[in-house]
Amino acid sequence: MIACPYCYETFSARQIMFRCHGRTSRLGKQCALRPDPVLTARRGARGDLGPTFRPDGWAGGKTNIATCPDCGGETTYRICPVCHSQLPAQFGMIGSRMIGMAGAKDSGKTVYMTVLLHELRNRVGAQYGAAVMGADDETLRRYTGEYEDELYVRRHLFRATQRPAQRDGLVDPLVFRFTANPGGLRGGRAQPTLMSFFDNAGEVWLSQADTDVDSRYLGCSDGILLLLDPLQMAGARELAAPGTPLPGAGPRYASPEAVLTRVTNMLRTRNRGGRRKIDTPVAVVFTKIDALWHTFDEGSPLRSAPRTGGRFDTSGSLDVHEEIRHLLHSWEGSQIDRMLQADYPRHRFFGVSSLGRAPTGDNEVAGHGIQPYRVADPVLWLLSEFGVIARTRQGR
Ligand SMILES: Nc1nc2c(ncn2[C@@H]2O[C@H](COP(=O)(O)OP(=O)(O)OP(=O)(O)O)[C@@H](O)[C@H]2O)c(=O)[nH]1
Ligand SMILES: [Mg+2]
Ligand SMILES: [Zn+2]
Ligand SMILES: [Zn+2]
Repeated sequence: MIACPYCYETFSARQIMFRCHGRTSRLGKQCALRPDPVLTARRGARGDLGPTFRPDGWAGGKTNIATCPDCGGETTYRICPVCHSQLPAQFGMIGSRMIGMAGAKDSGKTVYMTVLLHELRNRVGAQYGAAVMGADDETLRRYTGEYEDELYVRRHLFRATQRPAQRDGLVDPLVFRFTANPGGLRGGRAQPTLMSFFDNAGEVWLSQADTDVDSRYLGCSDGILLLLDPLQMAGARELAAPGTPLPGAGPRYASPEAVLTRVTNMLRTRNRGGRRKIDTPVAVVFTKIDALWHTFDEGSPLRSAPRTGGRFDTSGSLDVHEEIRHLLHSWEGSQIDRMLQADYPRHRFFGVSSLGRAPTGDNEVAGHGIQPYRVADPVLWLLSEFGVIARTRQGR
């Protein structure tokens, strides 16, 4: 079974469907273009499109090309049988990994995703000899127009992400193609991997019912980025550097423990047996570390830059993991550690700062611009868990 990077529903390769190009065929026929009600219901209006069809036999998964039964024209548009989104080139033939993000309102999800992808496409990508490209035109247009330019050019932070009203609460994910450098790969071949990022509205974590519906994509994610804001934890909040804008608190905000509890309940319910541990790797990412730097010891791994050598640095990452476990006591979050130990055999702590410093009082990027700290570590760890990038052995 494979999962659609847009709707996260699963199906087998032979169920993949096609959409007619809608151009005049060799037979001189042309299919009419009209809105696709399935696509509209799932992802909102997408304009006029050619008709969809199932190819003969079970060619769907095996071929990139099919003949439209109505006009006889050949088409290369492969679509998801559930949501009718056009699938990225090579989908089903290359690895595809869904990375779902979860985190309370204001925890920094949208800023993190924007900076992470910028880093992967630039500095970190260069270190790993990796290329990261939008897997479809819409991803690239949306990422650049709505996210990257907003933060890097206009220097504005984001308004709270909204839940889409009609479409079953599912936001459109951004889908990227990650191609690691051949030398850094286990098999030695540059196999691209599709990465699908879901940035949901944090308010869904306020109730278990909303979580179950709006975050069901986490159930079919191959890896989870769980963003926790230390400034939403009582112990750390009072340590924050003076002048740091503090996230909201109160009933409109779910505490990090509450978010983790709801994610766990949702994943356990999907885990049929219910009692088994959750085997999805979970990167537990503490955001806005810049607000707490002044409280860390001189030699803290959270003050040093990650080692880069084209491989994921296992020891350095474990040092950060232990440091955060330690810090959780003073942040009044040791329960988080216990909850993870109980249910998630594959979890790892990370500390990041997307901006590198607090934003200004009116929530704009401050003077020196964006200086991210360790933002790529969590995703590089997930990619190393998937076997997409190599990692150093423990103890170096
Ligand atoms: N100090 C500091 N503050 C940050 C950082 N990243 C985000 N923030 C602050 O956190 C606020 C919320 O960030 P968002 O990324 O919009 O939060 P979100 O999790 O997407 O929130 P919702 O969309 O409402 O769920 C920002 O407006 C900033 O004020 C960071 O790296 N350091
Ligand atoms: Mg957001
Ligand atoms: Zn046709
Ligand atoms: Zn789909």
